[in-house]
Amino acid sequence: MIDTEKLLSVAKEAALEAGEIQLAYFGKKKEISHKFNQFDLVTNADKLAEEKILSVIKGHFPEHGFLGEESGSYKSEADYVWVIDPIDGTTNYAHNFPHFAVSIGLLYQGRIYLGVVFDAFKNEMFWAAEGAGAYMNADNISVSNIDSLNKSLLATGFPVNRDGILEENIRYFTKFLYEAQAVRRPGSASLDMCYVACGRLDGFWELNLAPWDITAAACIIREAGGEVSNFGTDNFDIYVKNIIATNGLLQGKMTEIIESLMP
Ligand code: 2AM
Ligand code: CA
Repeated sequence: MIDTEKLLSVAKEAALEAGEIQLAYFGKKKEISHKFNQFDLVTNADKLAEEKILSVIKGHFPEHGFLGEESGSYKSEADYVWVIDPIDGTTNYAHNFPHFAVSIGLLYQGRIYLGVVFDAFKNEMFWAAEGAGAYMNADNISVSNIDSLNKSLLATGFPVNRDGILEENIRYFTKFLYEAQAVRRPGSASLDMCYVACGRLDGFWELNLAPWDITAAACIIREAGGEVSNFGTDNFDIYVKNIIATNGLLQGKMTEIIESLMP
């Protein structure tokens, strides 16, 4: 029997603790290092926040597995696997641009079961569990009812590894600039997807994402009445790097445009 309430309360506790670490270092000088190229940043706060999340969850659920951006995979065969990004939007964070989040998703036997995305700066906790609805703090949230692109506010993000993918996304970006009311690129995939879930945005697409960027928010969007899929298919797999996430009403139209421009 899955104890959804306990899982959610532990996920929220871990997100709150990680958020405290983010805020403790926010606006201060950080140790910034690079991962695979000069655009792929990691700060000391990313590492400390992930360690904190792992220790909170392991304290309650020692048998669970993890997939974390900073620490990799652990017990990946477990029934429950937590998919964690301690700071989603690290480039924003490193520049003191206040749009970043903690993202904590949970897979149960490979299925997306629960998600918590916490914006500590704005004190907005987005959360959902399969069949339980989607929430921001104590309020139920749902996607917008915008059904035409020319009335929509869309968002995307641009990848840090730029070879080819940057040009591909510029093509989509240019097309949606013409088709939508406006397009934003806020810089935190999980938070941008939660903005779709609560109706602040109507659609989102991005290439080259990782499971920790999208697992939690995919659960939240689905529970808020929206849809997520990968390019060129109706399916959604967290290990496929691209994503289209919308209020549902724009899923078909955005998919059609992206498919018509895919390489
Ligand atoms: P991050 O801040 O955790 O790295 C920006 O458009 C989005 O892309 C952010 O959600 C960012 O997450 C993500 N991102 C940046 N570099 C990435 C990488 N190398 N792999 C996967 N996602 C990445
Ligand atoms: Ca990150």
